[in-house]
Amino acid sequence: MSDNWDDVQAGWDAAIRAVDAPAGRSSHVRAGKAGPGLVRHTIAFTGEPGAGKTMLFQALSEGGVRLGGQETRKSLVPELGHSNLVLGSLRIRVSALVVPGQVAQERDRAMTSILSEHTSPTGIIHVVCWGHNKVWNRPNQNVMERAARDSSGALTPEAIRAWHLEKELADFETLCERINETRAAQRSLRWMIVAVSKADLFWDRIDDARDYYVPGFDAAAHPPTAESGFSTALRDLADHNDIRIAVVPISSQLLRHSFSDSLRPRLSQLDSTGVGALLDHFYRTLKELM
Ligand SMILES: Nc1nc2c(ncn2[C@@H]2O[C@H](COP(=O)(O)OP(=O)(O)OP(=O)(O)O)[C@@H](O)[C@H]2O)c(=O)[nH]1
Ligand SMILES: [Mg+2]
Repeated sequence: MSDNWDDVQAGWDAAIRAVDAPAGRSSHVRAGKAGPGLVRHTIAFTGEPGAGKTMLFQALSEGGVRLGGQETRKSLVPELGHSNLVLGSLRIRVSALVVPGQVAQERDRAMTSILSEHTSPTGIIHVVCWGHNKVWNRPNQNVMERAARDSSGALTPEAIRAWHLEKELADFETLCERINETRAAQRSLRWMIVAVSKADLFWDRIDDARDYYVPGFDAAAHPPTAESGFSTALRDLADHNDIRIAVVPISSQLLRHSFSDSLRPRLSQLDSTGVGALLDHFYRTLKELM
């Protein structure tokens, strides 16, 4: 796997091109609700609190994204859903489990149910959001703001993002360790998609997000640019496990984002056509991995 990062990067670039020059929604890639599927897959959605797991799960199941609308709520228990995806000639019955990000006990229980010595899903959709996590309640916001303030007491979006990214990395490293320890790839785990969600909020810096999440992107630079901790963890995972990996940008909702009550909100920068193109690309990626 280790020499395939060019392909992973090409997959990412194809998603960007699809937004820049949308070809119209493809009719042969869609989600359906009824009827038995031919191939069964179990997918686990993992990632930090407020990263966008529930919204992505809904968008994929419903075949569309929400333009504005209601925020979701913090997930307290695992969300389980089944849907049939029609991906060209491939008809797949997907059972998905969304691990709740925040409630520790429920999260541990759900993680044990998906990744243990005896069980593993076919695929993992690991949801990250480049530091744009929703912080669900006031006490957690206070903890975050205290940690992100600099010595003069100033709070900036960049400092908040950095705080989330550090947590996100630790969470990803734990997941990778669990995959290694449970030898999931030697049983049923075949693929992982790193879904870089909420891309609508940082489309103006989407190349920076790519450099952060796609390993080896800057290896050819002179001098080579240091890889992010996330890229290193992903590279290690691929080196030690025979699984296929994709890293793609996605948006599941167009909604402004508040880093903190005291900071100006960040607005969505994509329209319905753009997020539709990203969703179609995500379905195509799923099809290629299955
Ligand atoms: N702008 C934007 N907002 C999003 C997107 N996806 C989710 N959100 C918002 O981000 C917040 C968190 O999304 P969720 O899907 O509930 O996050 P989660 O990962 O399920 O969080 P937990 O349930 O805590 O594990 C919600 O307020 C969503 O409305 C997106 O693609 N773009
Ligand atoms: Mg949730």
